[in-house]
Amino acid sequence: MNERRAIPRLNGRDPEAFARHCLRPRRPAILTGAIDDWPALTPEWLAERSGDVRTHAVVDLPAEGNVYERASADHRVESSVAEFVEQLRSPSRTCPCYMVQKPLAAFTGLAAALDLGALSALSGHARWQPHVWLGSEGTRSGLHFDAPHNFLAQVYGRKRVILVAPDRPQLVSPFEWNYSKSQVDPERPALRRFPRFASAVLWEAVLAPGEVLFIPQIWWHHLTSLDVSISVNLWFQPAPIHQVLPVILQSGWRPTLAVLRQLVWNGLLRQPHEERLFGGTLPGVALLGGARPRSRRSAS
Ligand SMILES: O=C(O)CCC(=O)C(=O)O
Repeated sequence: MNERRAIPRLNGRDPEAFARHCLRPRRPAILTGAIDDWPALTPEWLAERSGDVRTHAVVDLPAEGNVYERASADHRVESSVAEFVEQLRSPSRTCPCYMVQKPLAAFTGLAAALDLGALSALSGHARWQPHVWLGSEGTRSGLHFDAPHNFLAQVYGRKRVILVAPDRPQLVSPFEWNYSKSQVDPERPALRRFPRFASAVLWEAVLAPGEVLFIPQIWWHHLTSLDVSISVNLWFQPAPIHQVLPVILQSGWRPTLAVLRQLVWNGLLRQPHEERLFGGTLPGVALLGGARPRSRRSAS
């Protein structure tokens, strides 16, 4: 059975405490009070001001199973923000839907409405490129890590959070095609298939509106929305390569070889590949500076 720990809560207006308890030791926390000045955003607030903005979303999301095993093309649709909010609120909708990681600048009036001063004071970082995550209840991100630190500000609705420390990546069985995505669904782990996961310590919390989750560099995270939800996230300070490299190497020789293969085959030779749901840029291609790979998918 997994050991479970509660993610501690910390005053989000105290940079010194944040540096001591979170930033320097790279420990997660839920920060309170940091976004108290933000307006009470709702999906309707976004739809009223940015209803005509056209974007992509994913729909008919599975309630179970590993999201990364799905093909992105089977779920991806183009829609306006107004159409998406209508779908989000529709009583006839049966599956989760998600507008994932949209640049905040695309939403009219949003950048001016959100005071990022307290988060800048905590992080020592001032130039942000925030993203908006707007979805129904039941969205699941998949267990993965990102190289930068992350503030995930919960604006509307609640999300259940599971975090796993980065020191033993083999416990979460990373996929061969991407060392930063886990094959394990931490909410329903298939322990016969992934027995090592039973040794992972799970850091847990329910993130409420007005709270900010600090996810340190390279920490595995899995988010499930419990309600219709809006989050705004801000990445900063990517982990240097000497911290990421051990994670890649400990993931096993297959994910490591896959990075090299992707670098040459998909990156340099621009060969197409199957795009996975929430799969993002292939790590080997990302090494070339985030150039967008060609992919086998129905929409861009
Ligand atoms: O909230 C989610 O669904 C995922 C957020 C996430 O993965 C991130 O902010 O890095």
